[in-house]
Amino acid sequence: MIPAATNVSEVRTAMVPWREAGETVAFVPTMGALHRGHMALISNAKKMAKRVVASIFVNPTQFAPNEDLTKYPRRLEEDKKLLAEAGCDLLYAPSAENMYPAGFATVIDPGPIATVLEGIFRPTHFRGVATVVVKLLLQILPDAALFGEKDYQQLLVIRQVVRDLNLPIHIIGVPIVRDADGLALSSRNVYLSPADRQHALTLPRTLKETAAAIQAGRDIGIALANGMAQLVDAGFSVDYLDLVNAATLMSTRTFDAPARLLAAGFIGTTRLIDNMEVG
Ligand code: PAJ
Repeated sequence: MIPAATNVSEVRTAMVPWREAGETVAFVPTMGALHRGHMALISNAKKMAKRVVASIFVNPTQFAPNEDLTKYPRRLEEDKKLLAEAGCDLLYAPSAENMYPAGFATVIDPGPIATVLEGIFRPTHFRGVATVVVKLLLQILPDAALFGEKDYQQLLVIRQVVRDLNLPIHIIGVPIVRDADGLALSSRNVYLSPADRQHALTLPRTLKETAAAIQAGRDIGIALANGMAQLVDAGFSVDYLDLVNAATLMSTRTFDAPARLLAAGFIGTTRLIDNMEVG
């Protein structure tokens, strides 16, 4: 069984012997319902530090009132087994009351990087993410923390906040893990019926084809319009499909700096996001 801490003093106490022995610590924050994408973060963490801490906390402040907070999958017992098997040293699973006690008021606002793309459709989302991640980082004080490129904008938001607040923590991005059929692994994929899942496969396929068209020198506006049409044909209600500068996330119609395609949309009531490098 994996040792588990449920509040900040427990997690800090559990880490005292590691600190005294001068051991390095890598941290993987999650909302649980763990899958191979999360496990890739854990295995990368194990390669880079002596000790690995994972957190599981379904953070209420990053969900809007109309979103899936109450039905978000929770599988703590299975998650604990997966973490133990992967050689994770400590699980931190605080309660909402511990993270946000009565009177909690401080909010981290990451600025412009949080207002584009996801920020347009989920205007309070990254404030919630940034606030909880800064809290977790300060509670645990790891040497490094790992985040998936699956949530590419989130990764850039975290880099921004860590840089701005001088947190002495290396932020490591880990490539997207996909199922054999191409769909990016996500805890939310369990919401998809088998038919929805077939339609959902159009998302990675469209990103791949659009990236290939752009790389082949096709007009970027036309490539994006074709991609959008393909998603709509498959039943997606598309929030966005855009080519952006990979560092600033600003929309671009030229392909001279490192660029990335980012997309989000609904299949039925399930919202999916995905992205791909345009190399
Ligand atoms: P969650 O969605 O559980 O994801 C936890 C971490 O796993 C994130 O860094 C995410 O990018 C990564 N991840 C998820 N699916 C992945 C995949 N298919 N391939 C690679 N990495 C993947 O992201 C969150 O939780 C929360 O916003 C959190 C950062 C924990 C703050 O509450």
